[in-house]
Amino acid sequence: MPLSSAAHRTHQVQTLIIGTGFSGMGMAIQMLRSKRTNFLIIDKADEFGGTWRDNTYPGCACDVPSHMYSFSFEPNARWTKLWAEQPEIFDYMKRVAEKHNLREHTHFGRTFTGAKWDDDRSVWTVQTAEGHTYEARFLISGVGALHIPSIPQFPGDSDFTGTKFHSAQWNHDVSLRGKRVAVIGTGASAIQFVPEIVGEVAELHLYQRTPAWVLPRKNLPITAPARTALAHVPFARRAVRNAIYWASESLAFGLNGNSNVMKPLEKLATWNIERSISDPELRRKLTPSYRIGCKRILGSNSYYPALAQPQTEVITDGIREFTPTSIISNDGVEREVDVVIYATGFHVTDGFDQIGITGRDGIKLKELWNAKGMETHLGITVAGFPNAFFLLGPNTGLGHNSVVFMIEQQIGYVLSAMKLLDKRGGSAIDVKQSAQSAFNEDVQRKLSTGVWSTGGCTSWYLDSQGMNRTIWPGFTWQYWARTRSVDANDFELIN
Ligand code: N01
Repeated sequence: MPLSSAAHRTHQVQTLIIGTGFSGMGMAIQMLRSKRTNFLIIDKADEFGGTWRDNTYPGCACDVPSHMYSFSFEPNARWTKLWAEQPEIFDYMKRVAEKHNLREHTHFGRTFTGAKWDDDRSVWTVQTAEGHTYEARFLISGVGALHIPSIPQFPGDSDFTGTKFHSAQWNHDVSLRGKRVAVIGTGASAIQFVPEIVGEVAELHLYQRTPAWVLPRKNLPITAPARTALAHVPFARRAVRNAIYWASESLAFGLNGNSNVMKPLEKLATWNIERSISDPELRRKLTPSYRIGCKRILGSNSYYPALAQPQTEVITDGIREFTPTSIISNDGVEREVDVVIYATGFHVTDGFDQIGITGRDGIKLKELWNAKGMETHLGITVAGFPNAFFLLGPNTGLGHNSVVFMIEQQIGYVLSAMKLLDKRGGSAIDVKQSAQSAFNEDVQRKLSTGVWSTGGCTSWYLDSQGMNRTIWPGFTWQYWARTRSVDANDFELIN
């Protein structure tokens, strides 16, 4: 079929899932298991994996232990390290996708740009940047929060003649060997790739706006006998997973405001600086002035040693401007560079600004969220947007445990909502504003005493109004308790 007519055909489907990361894949697999096979997945790229497909920077790995950072229904006895590295996670996701034949349900190269609810027909009409149209009764977003790179603008940066790229769009065609490299940002991504590149570059200029708290971490291998045991003894796999889960949960005590839990962690992180950095001035620069946990807690045994190398300079004066060949910091010092790597994170709380979703009576999600903040019910549904579900939506991210756990809870909740609709016989369900408001009041009240609010930092957890729209405040078992079934009273049925 010629491309133009393929592009203009409307694909009709019961359920459209956006994205092939853990959310989209997990949703699709559970739809198949529930015999709801009338669905399609669309993805902007050409392979499964989401963030684990996109982020290929050197040293990319997960900071949640491997045996917890995988689907509960697809354990992976092959993990070779305590914290899995990107190639292994990407392989795992592709393997799981093949096992469940997800490819035949997936349209790659389709960039979701918007969706509009038709009040009369109770369907979502979805558009892609490539010109495709889909009509679906249910719309499920699995786009995640960490996929649109945020690249700050600096005066003169468009005239820079060297190479520039974002850590999530690593340019593997450019060799860093012998180059003068500027890295902007010191979050989870930077602390992983800086130790990997420091040995090959001639100079590393690390532009740090705020230092991170970095705990010691050695990524030990999982030995072959241990892997064999995990492969053949399901009880061992469950025991390991449960042990990791509950150990991670204990951190939630501290994040939610118990400083007795966090103080020893700050001491440990301070020791991590002291054991590697002997220069008092550099130690001072690297020591955060806010409480640990306020930003995401990081772990590395190799980050500080990389900063102690003679070719590394940590610059804390801020960037004033770029020239075609250099960066000038606010103190007026000019440093010539060949390559600039932005490790500056993602559009998180403004990510949906780039997607136009229009709900009942023409209400626009972007305008609603810009005016009132990203309010949802349980992070999953939004009043006025019937039959639309957000996986890993607002206030369901975690600073202490595996988001795959949260995603699986949400998938179960979405399926329960569909069952409710089957039982009641309407065309759509829409969460009540009262349920949504009660949820948000509760979440924001709990967040107000947590370290994210009281710890003295700003972070990507907060929106432009300073409201935390990303983190689930509490234990994940509390989220489990709230989402294990759908309360029909929370929803309005549309006939
Ligand atoms: O991004 P970030 P990331 N001028 O937003 C700085 C997950 N993840 O890609 O702190 C100068 O954390 C900014 O400074 P400040 C994980 O959830 C997980 O590193 O805002 N600097 C900060 O230092 C993580 O939290 C893994 O003052 C600017 C950095 O850039 C999330 O992804 C690995 C700036 C951005 O840090 C994002 O991590 C990687 C500017 N204009 C990612 N703007 C693991 O599992 C921003 N910065 C291990």
